[in-house]
Amino acid sequence: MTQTIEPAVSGASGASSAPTYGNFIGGEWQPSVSGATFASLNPADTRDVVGYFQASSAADVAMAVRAAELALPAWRATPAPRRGEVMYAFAALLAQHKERLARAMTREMGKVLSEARGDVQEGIDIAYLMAGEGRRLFGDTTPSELPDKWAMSIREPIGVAGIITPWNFPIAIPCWKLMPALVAGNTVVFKPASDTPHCAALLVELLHQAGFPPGTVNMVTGGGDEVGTALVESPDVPVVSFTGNGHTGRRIAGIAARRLKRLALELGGKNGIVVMDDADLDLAVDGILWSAFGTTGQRCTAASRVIVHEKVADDLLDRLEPRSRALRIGPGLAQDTEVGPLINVRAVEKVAGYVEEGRRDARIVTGGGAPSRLGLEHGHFFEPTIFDGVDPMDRLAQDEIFGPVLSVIRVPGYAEAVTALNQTRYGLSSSIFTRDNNTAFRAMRDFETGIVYVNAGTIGAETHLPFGGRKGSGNGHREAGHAALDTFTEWKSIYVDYSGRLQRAQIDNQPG
Ligand code: UN1
Repeated sequence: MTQTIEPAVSGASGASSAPTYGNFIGGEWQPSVSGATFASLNPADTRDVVGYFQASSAADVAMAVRAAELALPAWRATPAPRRGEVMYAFAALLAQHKERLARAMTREMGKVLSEARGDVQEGIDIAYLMAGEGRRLFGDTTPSELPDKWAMSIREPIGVAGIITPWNFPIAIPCWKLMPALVAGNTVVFKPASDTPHCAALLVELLHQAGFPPGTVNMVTGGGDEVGTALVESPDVPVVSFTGNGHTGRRIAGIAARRLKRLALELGGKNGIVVMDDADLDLAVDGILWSAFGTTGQRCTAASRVIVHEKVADDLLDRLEPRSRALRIGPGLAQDTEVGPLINVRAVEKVAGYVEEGRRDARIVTGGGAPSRLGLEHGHFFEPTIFDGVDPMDRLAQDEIFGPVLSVIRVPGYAEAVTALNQTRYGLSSSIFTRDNNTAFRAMRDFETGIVYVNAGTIGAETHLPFGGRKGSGNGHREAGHAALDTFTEWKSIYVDYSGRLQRAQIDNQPG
């Protein structure tokens, strides 16, 4: 079978002539060993084929890992400030191409255009932040306990990093992982989600243009079972970073544990917003709508629970219901759209399943099905849906649904709110709306999540602070901020003795 492999930047014209994209290995676009491909479809109108991508296998992963290994000695020997300069060039290119990438993103995964722009901006932000790390990458110098002896610690790259990313932030999350990995001197094999390979191809093309040398960044597209597993299993990939669902994360953790790999997992959440009886309710409604239905609820940080003081619960719902009902559902590229489609048909089935179950346990306030508006029948649309009277232990309030479904839980006071908020397997993001400073500070202390917001929703983390969660939301690592460097570096402690004699620590300097 012959294939024309497009350079990633020139493709993506129209549905009838959807281009085929290659893997990116050793600085070249190339077909997979088998030549098999899969299609990426526009979730707002599945008749629109974005492109065809390589359905790769373990053989392709092996080639990419080899290319990354070959590029490693020169890249790690490149001074970190110089690695940072390449990253500055990439950040500037990403900024220059922001609109084009945002439009491609909305077409491929559905989020509304303003949010797609935000997604690319998040990539730009982390690229600039990490480019600066090229001139920091701080270690410690510290006094030795012995005279005439020097002690310091430095960060070193680990080697070839395996990076496996989700479709919901198809530029931002790959950048969260690629930037710290690369500035620290690792080389990378990147496996993007199969729902967003076009965004990944555009990103990799810009990395190449910015001047990352051939082999430093390699991309292999294809299924998790074939490509993801091969990458995690590879003995030549000592560090893996994965964002996705908990089931896959646990499987990866099993393999990584057996092979003693460094592994950073980001596995979602069941994030709650607490609304106290002294809250600014209009502000709370704004925060709830944005957090629950922004990105159609498809964020790890999305709010899927509102835990409201019973004194203001009716008032809150009276304000929330009409605003939710009025949200404009449609294709993300249409100017007035506020809620785009879900990613694929499996997502619609999953959300619909939870809604059906929810109808038995709780009262549906609004939404609950596919919108009836004409023109949306070829997309994966679902209405913003609110349930009231949900028990904190109901499946609606426990499982990560990853769609526009919000459960309202009524509580008699702060103590019960904290219990309900923390009563989940997850611990990523949380928020509280209150006008009382004391309550706000108690929440900052009591909420068992990696991220806490006061008088704001649960979404909107900034790239220079650590991002990640407790409990089932991950395995203790953090992305973004300088904490991200901990995933991709090994510490090396160095002692230099310039006394000219043998000095024994813990012995020669002790009295007696
Ligand atoms: C995610 O959904 O995995 O805080 C990432 C936010 C965004 C990142 C979300 N800045 O919602």
